[in-house]
Amino acid sequence: MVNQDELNKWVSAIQKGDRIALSKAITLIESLKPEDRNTASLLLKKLVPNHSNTLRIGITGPPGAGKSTLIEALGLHIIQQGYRVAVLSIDPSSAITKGSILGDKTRMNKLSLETKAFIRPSPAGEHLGGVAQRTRESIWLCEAAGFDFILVETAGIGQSEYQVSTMTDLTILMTISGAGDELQGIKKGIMEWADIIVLNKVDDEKDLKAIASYKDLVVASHFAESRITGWDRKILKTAALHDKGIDLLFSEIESFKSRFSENQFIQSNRTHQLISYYHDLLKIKLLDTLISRPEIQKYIGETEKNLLRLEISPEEAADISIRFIFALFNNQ
Ligand SMILES: Nc1nc2c(ncn2[C@@H]2O[C@H](COP(=O)(O)OP(=O)(O)OP(=O)(O)O)[C@@H](O)[C@H]2O)c(=O)[nH]1
Ligand SMILES: [Mg+2]
Repeated sequence: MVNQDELNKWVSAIQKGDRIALSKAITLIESLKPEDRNTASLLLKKLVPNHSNTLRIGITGPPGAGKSTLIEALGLHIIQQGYRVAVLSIDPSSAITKGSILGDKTRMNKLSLETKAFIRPSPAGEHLGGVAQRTRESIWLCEAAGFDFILVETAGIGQSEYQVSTMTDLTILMTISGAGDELQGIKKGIMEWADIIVLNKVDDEKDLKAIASYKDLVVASHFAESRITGWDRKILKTAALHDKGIDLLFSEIESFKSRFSENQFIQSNRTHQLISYYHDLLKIKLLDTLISRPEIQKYIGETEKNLLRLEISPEEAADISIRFIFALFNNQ
């Protein structure tokens, strides 16, 4: 536990953009120790986010599509324009060791040398959607430290990666020629929350496979409405490894930013995200708190047996369990 004085010093170091202080703060908010949770919430309270001029960008797509490579190229481009950029890269983590299995996957060598960049890999943990449990809070901390663009790279392992779009302003879906097959079945669902689609590894504009994939994406995109009124989903070609198409990508990002800051979409979307995060947390915590009570655990165990004996349906089982929980509280 840190004292008030230390906490204030820490807060002001973060606000001055001190990357070591920021890194320590992210480690703190990721910690599951109860005493750390307390300090983390004090720290977050002092750094309440009110950063209307930042842009939070989620970058998702199948493994190996070139997300990290693109982030390095885009990050360098952003710095050249005079901005500061933070990268939160979520590693798939092993459920057994709880550690990150691809610890060295964030190979953003050039970007990591830049003083205007901050790169932070985090293990995904058990959270669904390829985004770490505390990614939201990490984004706020980066903003408090004065970073203008926050890029979140998702783990690239599941279909529920649209989750990243619940915590960012703009979502970029990356794909490559040939990845279409596995995306086919879920294309429409994926398209709906992607604001920009990037077909990467188009090293040669004349490559027939790339031309065909690009056309497929354009057609598929027509069948999925954009989630934002007034935004036509952009489909771009890049060769991130060769720095091709990055300037165009950044100009689309900038046009998104200026347009939707002006009409307040970014602000109202963030408010909406905050409220649904509260609802999600409420549900999870409520359930955890209730289920951890021994008398409720015992009741659930007995109800499971009745269920297995086919005496009740799963729905009845859920309903009577809820009645039991209410009765328990009414009698207290
Ligand atoms: N030819 C070519 N290769 C590329 C391009 N962009 C990335 N690559 C290569 O593709 C491989 C995977 O790139 P990453 O950036 O690590 O891909 P990723 O999507 O971050 O992968 P995960 O994080 O593991 O999901 C690397 O060997 C890159 O050098 C490109 O534009 N052209
Ligand atoms: Mg990567």
